[in-house]
Amino acid sequence: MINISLCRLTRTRRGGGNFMKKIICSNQVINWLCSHQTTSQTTSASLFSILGDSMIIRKGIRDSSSCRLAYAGFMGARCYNSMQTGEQILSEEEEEDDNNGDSDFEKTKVMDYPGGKTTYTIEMNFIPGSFEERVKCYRVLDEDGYPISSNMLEHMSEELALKVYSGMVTLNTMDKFFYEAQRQGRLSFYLTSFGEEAINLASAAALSFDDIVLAQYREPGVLLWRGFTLQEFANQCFGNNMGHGKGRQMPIHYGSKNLNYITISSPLATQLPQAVGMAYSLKMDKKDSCVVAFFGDGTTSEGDFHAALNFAAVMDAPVVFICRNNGWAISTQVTEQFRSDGIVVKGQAYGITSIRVDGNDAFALYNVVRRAREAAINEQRPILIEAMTYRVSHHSTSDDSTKYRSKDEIEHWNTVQSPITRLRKCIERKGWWSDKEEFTLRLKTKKQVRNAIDEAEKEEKPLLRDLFTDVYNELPSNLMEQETLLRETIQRHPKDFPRDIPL
Ligand SMILES: Cc1ncc(C[n+]2csc(CCOP(=O)(O)OP(=O)(O)O)c2C)c(N)n1
Ligand SMILES: [Mg+2]
Repeated sequence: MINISLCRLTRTRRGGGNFMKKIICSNQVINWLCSHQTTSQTTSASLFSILGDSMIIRKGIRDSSSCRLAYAGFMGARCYNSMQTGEQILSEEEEEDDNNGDSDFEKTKVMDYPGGKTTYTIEMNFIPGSFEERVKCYRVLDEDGYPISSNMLEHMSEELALKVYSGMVTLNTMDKFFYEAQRQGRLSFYLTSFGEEAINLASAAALSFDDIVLAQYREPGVLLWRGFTLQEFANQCFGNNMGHGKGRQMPIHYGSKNLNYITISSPLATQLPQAVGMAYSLKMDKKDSCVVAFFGDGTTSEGDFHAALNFAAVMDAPVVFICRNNGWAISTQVTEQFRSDGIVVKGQAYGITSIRVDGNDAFALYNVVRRAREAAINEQRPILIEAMTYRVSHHSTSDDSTKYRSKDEIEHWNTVQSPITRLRKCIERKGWWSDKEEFTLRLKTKKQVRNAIDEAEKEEKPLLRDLFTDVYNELPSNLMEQETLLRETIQRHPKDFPRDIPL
């Protein structure tokens, strides 16, 4: 028999107006009730029905199963972990009872829907599409390169910080010279990473070389960090015989099997579902590494982005998504791209742990990517990082961004907010770097880049035949036909064909 003195009773009125007894009691009593619920011999005080954690007791019903059937749909009782909590809530509810009368039970109703328990409410509250305060942005350095808190720099050693800084300067120098080479007509196309050097190098530094990178196109610094040489960059851009793509890819579509960097492809967001698939394969093989997928803010408007996030979440794939939110997708501003608070909330919407970080702060990026990588591998789940930054460059050499944004805005991000300047100020203050070392690094890098461009330009172009090779072991008949047709066309119209391609 249940000792009803262990329980407290309160009134709850059904929609129809008849009163129910709601009992708030300890777990001990709940257990007792559960163990007796299928018998028709019930307590002297009441019969009861239980659904999940919820319990209801009603006086005067003789059959517990019919009670369960009849009242499961509107059961409003709850189980509390302690009598103390129960009593506290009870007294609050009693007060409310006086004010609200028959609406009380609806407020406390819980239903165990597929996917999880849901509490009912009589409040018609629409979830706002955005909150007044945006999701905060993690940073370590302020704009002047001072650490905001003294212990925040600890993760990056002097050696690592200098390597990251040198990499950022090298990327910046490579971009300047390659961009100029395109303007001079020596390259067909180029795209720079100005303003996004920290995202490139600091993220790369936080990863292991076993982690597989699927980048968009504005992340060559990750490849640079892993050892892709300036000569290899130049060879690819010039599409020469030494370039890994043998001229069959657009410039800047780098890739390296050895360095675990999947070749860039032009259609936006295709790398994202691929990244999830690869991450899932790492999971199946129980590998101690993860996949890292980079992409821009504009790319999140592609369906592939959403499919990738959802797949990653439900498959618990060890993938780190790094979104470079640089404010622009060619000439489309983020305010025209989406209404949400950036990308970070989209991760949360798909059930993915997410963070927003200052993308121009190398120290902050390093800390965040390192932690994200550890979580992805140790906990076997995806993580999303939104790195806030600004695309200082034109979108590419096919774009003139002064047509749709002010020069002052660009200048502000190129100077005051520069990730290179911020890191340099910090390492100089720490005594790790000097003007002299800066001068030497810049001079050396310029020479190396100039030399790489000159060498790549001198190199032979790939044979015409190479246009058809490297896909099939033996050339299929349709490709043979295409090759024959191409050669005939060149013979008929030699002037329309570039002279430097060996036939
Ligand atoms: C599926 C697809 N749609 C459109 C394009 C054309 N396009 C190339 S880059 C780009 C902008 C991408 O912006 P974002 O993802 O923000 O990267 P960002 O260039 O800013 O680094 C667009 C629209 C494309 N390459 N693929
Ligand atoms: Mg963008």
